[in-house]
Amino acid sequence: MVSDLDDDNDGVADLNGAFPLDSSEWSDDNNDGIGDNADNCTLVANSDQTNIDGDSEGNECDLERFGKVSRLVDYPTNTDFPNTDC
Ligand SMILES: [Ca+2]
Ligand SMILES: [Ca+2]
Ligand SMILES: [Ca+2]
Ligand SMILES: [Ca+2]
Repeated sequence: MVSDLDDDNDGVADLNGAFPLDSSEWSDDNNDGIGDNADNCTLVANSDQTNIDGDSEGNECDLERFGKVSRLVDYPTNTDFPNTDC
């Protein structure tokens, strides 16, 4: 009966896990269908997982980072970045 409560044996009960049949995933904070462990941007829902620059973070998360980095790096197109956020 114990196995019935945790079909994938990841230590998270089926009722509590977002992925009861995937032992590598149990949570999906942004509810985009991609588990937190595989999600390249857990802060923003990005079900397509688009990642143009090929780093570890998806575009949705990169956009926020670019806004901050642009102030430290001398981008030639710096004036194109909005400076209203902080
Ligand atoms: Ca489980
Ligand atoms: Ca699971
Ligand atoms: Ca997700
Ligand atoms: Ca990226």
